[in-house]
Amino acid sequence: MFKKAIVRKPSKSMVKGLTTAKLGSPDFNLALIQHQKYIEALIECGLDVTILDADEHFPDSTFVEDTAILTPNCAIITNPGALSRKGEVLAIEKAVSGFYQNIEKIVDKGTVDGGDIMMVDKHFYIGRSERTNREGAKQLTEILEKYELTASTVTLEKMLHLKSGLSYLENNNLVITDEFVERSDFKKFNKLIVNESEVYAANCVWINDQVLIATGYPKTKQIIEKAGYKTIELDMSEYRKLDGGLSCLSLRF
Ligand code: CIR
Repeated sequence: MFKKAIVRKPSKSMVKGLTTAKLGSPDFNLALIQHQKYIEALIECGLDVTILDADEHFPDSTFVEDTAILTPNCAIITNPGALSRKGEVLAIEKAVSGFYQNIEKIVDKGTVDGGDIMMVDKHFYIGRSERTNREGAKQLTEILEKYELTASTVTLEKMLHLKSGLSYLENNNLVITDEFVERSDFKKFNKLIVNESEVYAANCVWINDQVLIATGYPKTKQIIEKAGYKTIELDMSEYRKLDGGLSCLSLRF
């Protein structure tokens, strides 16, 4: 059960954000509207939302998920893998310290992006990606173990982040696609497999038995609803242009 969320408004500089998507640059005004709708959906799911101001220095700073891992026992401030994103953590640490007493940090040479971390009850799957390196995964595992949480690593072959292709919906239900479908790491789950034509929709967000999904992916919507969840569709067109998905836009705890 989540009670709170932290989000950060997109900055005008988002048009210069990191991307591999080749979908053109985002329209800032439309992105703002989509962000507002996202916040409204979080509120509709019962969350108390802290909204941080935009920071023009950091084009990708609206993707707050990458800057922290919020567990029931501690908060871990990450050291993002992309150079241009490292400074984002300062404002996040400040915001998080209003809610957590136990704050830990990933430090150089370790890098971790929160998008690579999937929480399943007390276990954390850590994606080893271009953003999360071996040293980062090691530091994170040690921190989690200190707080009686467990971790295992999954090496990514092509996706940006672990949660680009996986979303845990509680009750053993795992939305899964592409390179992860056949992995033995996820054998024990009830897999809700996202069709190749809808890979982007595999990044969705469970909040207290409702699921936020991206607009425009009818097959995935149907699979998730068939599994018993109410869905809320959100247009993510402008964030998709920056490789960003629904989960990236908030920290939920
Ligand atoms: C980046 O490349 O870092 C941003 N443009 C997108 C980050 C997306 N975050 C996420 O999947 N957790």
